[in-house]
Amino acid sequence: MKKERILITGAGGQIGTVLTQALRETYGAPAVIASDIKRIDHNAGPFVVLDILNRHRLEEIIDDYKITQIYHLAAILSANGEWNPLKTWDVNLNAWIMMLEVCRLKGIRKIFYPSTIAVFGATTPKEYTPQHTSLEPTTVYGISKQTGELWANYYVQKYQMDIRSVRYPGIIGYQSMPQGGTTDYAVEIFHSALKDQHYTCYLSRNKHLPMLYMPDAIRATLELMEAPESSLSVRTSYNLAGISFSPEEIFNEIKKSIPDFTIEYKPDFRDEIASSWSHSIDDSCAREDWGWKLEYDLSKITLDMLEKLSQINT
Ligand code: NAD
Ligand code: AKB
Repeated sequence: MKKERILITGAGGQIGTVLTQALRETYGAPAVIASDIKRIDHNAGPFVVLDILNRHRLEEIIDDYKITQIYHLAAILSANGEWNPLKTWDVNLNAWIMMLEVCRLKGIRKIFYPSTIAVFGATTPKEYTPQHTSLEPTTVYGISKQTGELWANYYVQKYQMDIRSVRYPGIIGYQSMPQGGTTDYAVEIFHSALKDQHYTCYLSRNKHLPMLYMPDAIRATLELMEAPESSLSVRTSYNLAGISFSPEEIFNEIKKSIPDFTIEYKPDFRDEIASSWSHSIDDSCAREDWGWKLEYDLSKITLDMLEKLSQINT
């Protein structure tokens, strides 16, 4: 086991739930401190309540647990962010800058910072979006994450910190229900297919978005964090392509296993958010620098999601 003491913020969320477990398998359960603003059941290891806006509490936890690395997942996602833009800015950006500063002062160099395809906007090339491109996001979530990427890069260049980041596509997993995002439909659709054989989709049928299956997302995160520092050329955030599909395409894939499955489309404000994001991503920098390779395509994701959710529901 490696001798690190890791703090995860937002550990009760869709990614945090799975990442906490994966890190505990690598570093040992006592070495991985899960935290969230809401109390969560983390019987398998230490858990502390932490509102990431509370600097005093953050410093206390870092000192008490002798933290050496941080995975900073806590955030408000794209759809929820639009209901309260200033609070979203506070949680996603001001708390992140405070985290960077606390880490600098306490000598914690290594931090994981998740960014998102929401940093892309209307002026970004939609197909095969390059690593270095125009970023004019339209949501407060996207603006806060793009600015957060720049602050990460600033602390790397100015203070020689070792902050690593990926722009996750929409994450699909069976372990928990996502909430507050624009890509959540790609998880909800599986639950509805199994439960009601019907899904009402809030995106329009042809809205292509990049997505990534949870095991690939977790492996990408761990591989990036394990990569030699000297091999990393991108210190804002790495593009990760995942796979791109539309609601209609995933519906047709699920229908192969559940022939009675039906869908209707009732696009809401999230459809407009999705319209501003990329359809597909060029992740050649991640592949070249730290050997990133996708494992799950749409058919593998669909079969695995249906199998895992069926097991959970029986
Ligand atoms: P999530 O919304 O499921 O979880 C976020 C967690 O942060 C929640 O448990 C919430 O309670 C916590 N939180 C919110 N405000 C907090 C505060 N003030 N203090 C402490 N905790 C707080 O999000 P997720 O899907 O697990 O995403 C994790 C990270 O990955 C986020 O930074 C998100 O931007 C990024 N990301 C996620 C996706 C995705 O599809 N899930 C895609 C791209 C990027
Ligand atoms: C969202 O839809 O807000 C997230 C994301 C792609 O960042 N899933």
